[in-house]
Amino acid sequence: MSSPSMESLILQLHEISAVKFGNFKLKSGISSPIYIDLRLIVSYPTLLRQISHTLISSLPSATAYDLVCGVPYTALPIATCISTSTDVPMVMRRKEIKDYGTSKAIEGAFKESQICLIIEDLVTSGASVLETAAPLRAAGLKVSDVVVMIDREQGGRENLAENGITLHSMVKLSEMVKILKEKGKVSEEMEGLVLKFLEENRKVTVPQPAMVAAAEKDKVRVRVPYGDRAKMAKNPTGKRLFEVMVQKESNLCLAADVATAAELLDVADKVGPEICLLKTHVDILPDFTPDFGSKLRSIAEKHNFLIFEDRKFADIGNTVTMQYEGGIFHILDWADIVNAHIISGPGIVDGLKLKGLPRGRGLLLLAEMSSSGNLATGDYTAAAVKIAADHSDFVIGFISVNPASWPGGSENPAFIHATPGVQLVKGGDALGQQYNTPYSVIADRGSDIIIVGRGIIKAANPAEVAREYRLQGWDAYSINCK
Ligand code: S5P
Repeated sequence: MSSPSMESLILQLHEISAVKFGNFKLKSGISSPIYIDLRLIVSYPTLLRQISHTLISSLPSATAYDLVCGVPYTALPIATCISTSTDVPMVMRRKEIKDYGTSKAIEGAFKESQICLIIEDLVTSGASVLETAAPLRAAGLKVSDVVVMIDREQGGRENLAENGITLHSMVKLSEMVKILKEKGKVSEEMEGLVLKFLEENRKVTVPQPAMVAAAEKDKVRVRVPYGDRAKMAKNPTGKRLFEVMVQKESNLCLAADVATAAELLDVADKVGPEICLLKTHVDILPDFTPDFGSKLRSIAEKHNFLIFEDRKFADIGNTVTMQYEGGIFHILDWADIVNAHIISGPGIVDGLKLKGLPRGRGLLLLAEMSSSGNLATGDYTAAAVKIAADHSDFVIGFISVNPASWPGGSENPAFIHATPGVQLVKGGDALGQQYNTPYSVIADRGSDIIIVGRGIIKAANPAEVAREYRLQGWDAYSINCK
């Protein structure tokens, strides 16, 4: 329910043409039936004061903050007005400074660990809020809330939540249009057009630099650096993987699910410099030849990455020894790492270990899966942890999705966690795959390695995009590795 003061604000915004209806071409190129330009409010001081007051009252009373910061430029006067009326000091982000490593990125007096509330006029994807949060966080301030006049309901709330920021809005765009219709300012037909537009443009993705910039200092889970964990790992492949990650500043695994072996070797060579691990599904390659393994190994040596055949063994111990070593693929000869389900019990690990350990190979156990409705949860996950602990000479870690949520499960830092279902924007595919962002996987969910397939291989320039994933994954690791 909207309050009379809220209704009056919205009517005034319409009155001054800060909210217009018609047919407008947006910056993104799409046509919109509504156009909002809140820069105009500086010409109406009474309205500006009312807006500032209503904005602050729309925050839950428990929201704590020591400072306010407006997203440049439109929200700067709003933040100033809030600051002078509430006596909460303000800081300003300099928009021109790209390198927010310098202290000059933020103007004003503040102390590390103070909480800064971000003020914004309009949120679509949340990108501008993230661009402001990043230098604030880099300067040591805590950012967990943003208050916005109008939420366009186009994915901003979700994108910000993914980066540890809660969005509070004075009004949602759909509510605003409803009020204007009720007050006879727009026709029912126009309301329908706006709602349809919103429905069709529900999700505006955040441009990537803003996502990178969203490193958050205050939700830090202190983690043991990969370099120290290399020393704790009992298995030589586990140890080497940690070492490679440190050497290359990469916690990126490429899931090279391409159509042919030729394509796989080509993408391995191109993306090689960015990755610590390359994951294969060798049984999808129609042009597999016996020299595939040695060719891939020489590319792996050239670029210093390990090879992980995602075979997902699931049978009894005796059968998997043969599947691992024999057949036409001879996986044991070329894959540093394989993985196994634990559905058949610990005998599967004994079987694989029999062949793999003498060759110094390592095993990942599937403790969780990324696909919706999967059964690898709860006791099943706990059983994988137990089996790993009993075989820490051969098991190097887990395929996991949210190890931070395991009760004590991710405590042994010698084990590595690799997580599939990663793309730059949260989402899913038509067949049940579920995606989280590199930041949420590494920083929030406590994983170590992001496994990325289609996010890279379907890109026009896989090497360039892989670099982006590597930087995001490494940033997310670095912020809580102190
Ligand atoms: O639970 C899982 C386990 C794995 S290993 N979910 C997964 O998606 N995988 C693998 O990760 C899957 O077989 C595929 O090779 C990759 C994800 O690919 P993407 O294209 O969805 O990124």
